[in-house]
Amino acid sequence: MQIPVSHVLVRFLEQLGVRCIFGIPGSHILPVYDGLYDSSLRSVLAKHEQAASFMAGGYARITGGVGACITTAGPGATNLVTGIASAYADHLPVIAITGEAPTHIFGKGGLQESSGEGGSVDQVALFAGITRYHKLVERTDYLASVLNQAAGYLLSGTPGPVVLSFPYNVQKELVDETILDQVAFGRRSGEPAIPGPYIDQSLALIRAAKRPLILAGYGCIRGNAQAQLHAISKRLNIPVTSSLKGKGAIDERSALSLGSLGVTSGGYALRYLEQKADLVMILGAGFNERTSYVWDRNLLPGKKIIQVDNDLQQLQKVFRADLALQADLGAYLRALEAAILNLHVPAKQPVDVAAFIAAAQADIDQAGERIFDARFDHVRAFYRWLEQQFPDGLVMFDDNIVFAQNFYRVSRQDRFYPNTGISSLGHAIPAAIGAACTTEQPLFAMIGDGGFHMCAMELMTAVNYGFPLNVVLFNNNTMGLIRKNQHQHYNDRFIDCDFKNPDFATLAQSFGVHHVRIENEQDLSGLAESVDFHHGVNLIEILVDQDAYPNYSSRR
Ligand SMILES: Cc1ncc(C[n+]2csc(CCOP(=O)(O)OP(=O)(O)O)c2C)c(N)n1
Ligand SMILES: [Mg+2]
Repeated sequence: MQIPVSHVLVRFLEQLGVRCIFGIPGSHILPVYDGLYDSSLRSVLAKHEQAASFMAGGYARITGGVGACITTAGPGATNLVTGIASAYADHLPVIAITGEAPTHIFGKGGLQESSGEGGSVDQVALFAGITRYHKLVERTDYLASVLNQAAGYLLSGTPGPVVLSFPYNVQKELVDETILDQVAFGRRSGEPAIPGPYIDQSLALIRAAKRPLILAGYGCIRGNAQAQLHAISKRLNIPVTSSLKGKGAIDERSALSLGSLGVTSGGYALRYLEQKADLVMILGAGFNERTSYVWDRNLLPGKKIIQVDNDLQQLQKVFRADLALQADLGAYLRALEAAILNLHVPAKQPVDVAAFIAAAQADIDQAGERIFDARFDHVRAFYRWLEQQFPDGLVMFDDNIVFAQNFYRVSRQDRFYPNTGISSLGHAIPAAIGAACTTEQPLFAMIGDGGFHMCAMELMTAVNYGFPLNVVLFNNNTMGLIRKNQHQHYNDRFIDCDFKNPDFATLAQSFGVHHVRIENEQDLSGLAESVDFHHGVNLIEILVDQDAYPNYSSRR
């Protein structure tokens, strides 16, 4: 049977496992929307295409599968750029389907034309640097090949975004419905075996070390290796720190967790690394600017290093490793754990991590290096309150980062998604909405007031669809990070950081959103009764002193 390309695309998404698609329609993409009408896909109307692309990213994160967004040609597509770039930086399998002017008017100045012909916007060029694969599909004779390649990039072990643009007339063309038989959807094959010598070399380095340290990155979570990480750490007495994205790779409330490592962290893991560790196992962590203390040259010399990552580009990017292995972290850690058990690899001396942290804290206090003074106590208390209220299974999308990194200990069943990628403001709310479409777990979006202003209308998206969502808004009437930098490095010459906020209680009321304000620790009592965190949309506004700066330097 012959069916329109627009319907093939919808079936393609269904077969990729996509259940929700986020976007905004326009004339140039209406055939695909029409295909969505009676499909199994749930379409969610966003307020802005950037948010739709962040939603697709949030959906991809929480499901571990493909996230999808859909827009019209021209401005619909160009509005996607930041979200697609963010997915690119975070290796997220996000597909964007966009419309395009019909091919017979290419080059003639069609409305919203972005074919690149006749001086029009060149959408293909625009997305070239931020996608794994992108195509303006002008004919159908190679459609199967395009979709097959797209599926390959989306379903691979190191995925990234795909943008496919379809001229209006191509969407309406008829093709044989069996065309999707040519697409390989089942690419997630069995777990690759880790060659024995790599495990032998790993064990030799581990055996030779007195005080190994594991630095766990997001690769451990993506590789579904938390249980193995925990088992190895516990069995051999190896403390674990994590990158920001790796928070939760090991239960941060467990005895061998040193918390996360990095410029904006409390500094315990840094001290352990500097003072104790003789072997560092960097497992699925990029060792980027933040984690590496701006590539501090004194951090790793003299220590042995094992680095395992499924992304070849991460290996030995900024340091030399004694063992560098490209592998899925799940496969590696399962093989390593089995070998440790089989060979009865002896444990290291037990490490009293709690005592180490207490001593490090005293040291930090004496050096005057505490990041947060008492003006942040209510913020700290809020995160501890969250831990108690939701001991397991909380999902947090976080644009603020410094608070959660220091105050919130992620458990293994929690999901913590910091806004890494390209660190765009205005991400947490739409990304959480993307997750809300598919999870029933309690969901939180943490965001500053500057970021909130970039995506606030998406609260109405959550309201429209009845998605339960808790937005925690840090109100300091300023772009706090910018203000901090202007304080630290520009002699308090504050420019374009402060602003007035609306009355958020009134704003929330007009949106049909429940609002509470937290000014101090006392306001936390009764919070559990006054807010239903599992239903509806809640705006939890936390007041933060405009002149209170977290005491770390990003050296910019
Ligand atoms: C899209 C975008 N524009 C600009 C920046 C630069 N930037 C980083 S943090 C920040 C201020 C954030 O202010 P706010 O959201 O209020 O958080 P606060 O630091 O006050 O907690 C800015 C402007 C960015 N990260 N993303
Ligand atoms: Mg702010």
